[in-house]
Amino acid sequence: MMNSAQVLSDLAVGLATGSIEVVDLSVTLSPETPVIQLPDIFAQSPGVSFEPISEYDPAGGNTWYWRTIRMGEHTGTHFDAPVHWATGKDYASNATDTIDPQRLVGPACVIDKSADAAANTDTLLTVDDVLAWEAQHGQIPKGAWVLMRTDWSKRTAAVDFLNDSHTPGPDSAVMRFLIAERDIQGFGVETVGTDAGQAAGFDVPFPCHTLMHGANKFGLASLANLDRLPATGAILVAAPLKLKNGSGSPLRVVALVPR
Ligand code: 23J
Ligand code: MN
Repeated sequence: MMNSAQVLSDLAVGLATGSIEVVDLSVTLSPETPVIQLPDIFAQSPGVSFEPISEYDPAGGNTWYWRTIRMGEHTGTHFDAPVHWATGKDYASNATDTIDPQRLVGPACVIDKSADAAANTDTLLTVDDVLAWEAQHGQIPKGAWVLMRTDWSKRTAAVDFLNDSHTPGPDSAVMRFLIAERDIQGFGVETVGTDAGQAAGFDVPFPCHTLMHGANKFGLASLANLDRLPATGAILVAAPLKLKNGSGSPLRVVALVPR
């Protein structure tokens, strides 16, 4: 029988000694952070802006520096809540302020599609990819975060990162499979949104948004450093800002990784 207090005290030792490493999976938010560009008929999300509230002015008795921030809820490394999509809008506790925090921490399964993405920028994650991964690493556990590694976060120039909406993502069958057959917690990607760049034209438009949120599950976009994670064995922590009725929020995603 697991002794939970012992598990946490072992965790504390692991963190202190570095045998458990905390890996940052987030990008820096700045006015240069690329933002998704939707077809012209839709409203666009603003990029990041910072406005000073005050600067250090010790002579004036002001020894602090702080800023006002402005950005869309879906900017940089960010969380997609079920309420973001029409298919998820009627679930209880479906927004960033009401999601059960127990659901924000869980095991990560990292599926490496970086070679395919390098060969074809529109490459899709399929059920066959998941089954091949499982043959090697075991079945994806219920409640897992499934992360699609593409090394897309290495595209540091905005034009290459957005790539005129030719970016990888999941197909609709793999979303159905991960929901119905594996009951995952959520799906994470390195690209600007959880769906492929061409997903508006798929058989189910935007399958990750439509199906994942339709199943009350989560998304994570613009993750980085997925190449520093093992295929299994890491624990993901993804806690969005507690925005009232938030459709999502920028966040710091970290992974606990055994070394
Ligand atoms: C709105 C419409 C389409 C998409 C998105 C948002 C996102 O990717 C997002 O950040 O949730 S594809
Ligand atoms: Mn989003």
